[in-house]
Amino acid sequence: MSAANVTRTQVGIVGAGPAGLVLGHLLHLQGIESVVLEDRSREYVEGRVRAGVLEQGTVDLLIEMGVGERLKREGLVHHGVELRFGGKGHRIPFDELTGGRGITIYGQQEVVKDLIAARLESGAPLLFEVEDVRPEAIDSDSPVLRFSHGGEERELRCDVVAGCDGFHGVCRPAVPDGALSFREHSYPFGWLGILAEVAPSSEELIYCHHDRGFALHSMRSPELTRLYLQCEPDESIDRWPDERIWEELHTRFACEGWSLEEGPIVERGITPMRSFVAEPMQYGRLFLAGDAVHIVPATGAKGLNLAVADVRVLADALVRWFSTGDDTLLEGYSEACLPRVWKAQHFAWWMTSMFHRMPDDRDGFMARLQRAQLEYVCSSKAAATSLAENYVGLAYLSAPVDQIV
Ligand code: FAS
Ligand code: PHB
Repeated sequence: MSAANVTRTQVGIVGAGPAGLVLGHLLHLQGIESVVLEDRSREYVEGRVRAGVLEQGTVDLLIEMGVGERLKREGLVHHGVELRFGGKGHRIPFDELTGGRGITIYGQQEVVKDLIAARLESGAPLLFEVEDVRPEAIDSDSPVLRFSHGGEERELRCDVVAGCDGFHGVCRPAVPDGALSFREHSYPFGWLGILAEVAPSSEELIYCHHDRGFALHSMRSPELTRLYLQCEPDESIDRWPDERIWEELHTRFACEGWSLEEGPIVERGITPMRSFVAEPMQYGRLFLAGDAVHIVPATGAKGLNLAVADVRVLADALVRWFSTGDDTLLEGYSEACLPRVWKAQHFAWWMTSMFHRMPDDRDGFMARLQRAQLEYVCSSKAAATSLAENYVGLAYLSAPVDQIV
């Protein structure tokens, strides 16, 4: 391999999703070098429709990092959410219940576009369409990322590798068997999601419980509505022509004095629902973040926010290590992140269990329980506050257990 193809950096980052790009920019702002390797094209990652809910903490960090201008202009700030069941809506006022906190609706792909623009403007390396990335020597002081780019074999020597390559990436599997433990729970249903070119039918999100299954009304802008339907886990999108999608949405959202506006469907996809956590979130000089190490069902709107929170902790630890040689924070990375990850896992599992029709619920026992739980959440300030503070992002996620705040 020619010397030109052997390069060096401090942090080799695999994956240009929210985790990899936020990490790269946080390190850049602190003068730490990194190289981001992404196997898809720029167009693909900027066009990929995923999450849309940003917690207050995520918004604050993106603005602090200097990539929040468009987010501030175009993001839709919400101070509440509607829980709909039995054909009636019940609003949960986040601001009243959490001391003024809220969420911002801003598409994940918009966050990714803003971060890529900042990366390219900073001049820091970001390689798209790399192939065959292989993390090696991750348990040594000089890990290596081998890959090919533009038909050339390349070698990137690093001090640290950050595995931000999502659930189906190569970094987590690079850890030797037995070094990580895996805990997972899969749900007997999936989500059929669509993006429709029509104004949202309500100001805020609607989480809907219905005998035929869950439905979610969300949005991306004043012209774009994002809608989800609970479907079979192995559902084929071909079995869902537009008419059937709209008919099912109308049925599940039915509510007196309210109607769902239809419009051209411009994107559709089916997402499986699973909960997954790998522990620890590090091995040697490899540090895993985001979907590469934990997956939450989307009902809690936590995926993107967890990824950003992970790399915020990792960036602080790396800055400390590179600037002082002190690896305490780096050694404690997993310990610092996992309590937050499991709290988000619990919240996402709780929301999922409360809103989805359980296929094996033959006598409707679970449906009755869910109904009772929803009525409790919408009639108890304590229960509503619990949902609200989890949803906007637990500010005191790492507060000591016995310190009730
Ligand atoms: P990402 O998956 O976003 O990024 C990983 C990056 O690594 C990708 O760009 C990938 O192309 C790249 N990569 C993978 N393998 C590689 C390799 N070998 N070499 C180089 N690069 C590689 N959350 C919600 O809250 N709401 C939603 O509606 C929602 N919808 C989702 C739909 C889908 C289909 C998925 C998968 C997730 C969804 N999520 C949703 C969760 C989502 O938001 C994730 O939590 C978030 O993308 C996590 O960010 P990252 O950890 O950066 O991983
Ligand atoms: C979305 O807008 O894509 C969205 C919102 C809330 C969720 C999941 C997805 O729980």
